[in-house]
Amino acid sequence: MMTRVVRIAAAQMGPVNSGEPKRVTVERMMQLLERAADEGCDLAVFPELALTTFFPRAYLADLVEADGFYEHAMPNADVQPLFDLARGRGIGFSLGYAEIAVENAVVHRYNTQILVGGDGGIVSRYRKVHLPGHTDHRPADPFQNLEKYYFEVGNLGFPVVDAFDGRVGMCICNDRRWPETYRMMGLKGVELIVLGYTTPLHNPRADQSAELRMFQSRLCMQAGAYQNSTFVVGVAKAGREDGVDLMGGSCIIHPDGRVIAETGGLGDEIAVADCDLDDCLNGKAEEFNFERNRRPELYQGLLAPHGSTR
Ligand code: CDT
Repeated sequence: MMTRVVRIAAAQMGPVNSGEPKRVTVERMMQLLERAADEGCDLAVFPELALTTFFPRAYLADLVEADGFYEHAMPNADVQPLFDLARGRGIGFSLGYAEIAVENAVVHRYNTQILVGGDGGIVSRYRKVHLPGHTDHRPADPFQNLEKYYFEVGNLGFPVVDAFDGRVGMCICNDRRWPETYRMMGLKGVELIVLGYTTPLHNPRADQSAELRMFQSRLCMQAGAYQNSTFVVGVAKAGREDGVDLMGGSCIIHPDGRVIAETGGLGDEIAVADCDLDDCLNGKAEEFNFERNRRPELYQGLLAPHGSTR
């Protein structure tokens, strides 16, 4: 019997503190990729903004001062060894990074994730749509999330491509909290969503325990997987990064909503699962048969501009 088993590693990373040379960060990622390849994986998934500290937590008055945090080309000399290793070992990967793109002679900054095939070629690119935080400097907060200042809303939609024997999409961190993210890809037949996240254990603007924050992170990813009958792989940058505690809990979620592999610590670590993409088929044909059971004619309100349609 034919199956479509993809062996996937959630390649969690510990902190990438300011001042860590990119060469060292890339070497850490190469070690994780080697480990995943040794375990027979087809794909390793790295976190959001994997190559740098989560720089949007600090304000720089002149955006150009932050240019060093962005990649101006992908691949580039710093990350080429990772691409070469992937090609040599025949393993794909997904990687989040800050992107500077010059489009029609205008500079744009995006929070980006790419999907790289086992031949070392980029097969898909996603630019984060749901940017959390704020644009203004809030020095009274213990740390900030200035993603709305450092990035533009992604302009590529929610691509789903044929790769790894299935239909593969990506999203990034805060995107995972929005049902629209999953459903946009679900409507394109997605079978595997890979995402990286960088989530503080404490939200300075909400009184929530670390346990509750972890529960919420899992809740939205597990619901997104189940309701769209797709695997979801969520991968953290974890541990204390530049003085801020980031949650771990990287995991691989089955289309039935169960977590089937997870990391246990807050450092560089992989969690591996065999994901049979054929396990997506029953849910798509039965319980979540969109053609038969969705009622888009009653969902017009979803397309109304921001806010309530009351
Ligand atoms: N990176 C990112 O999107 N983080 C947000 C933090 C929100 S709480 C301060 C997240 O949704 O995890």
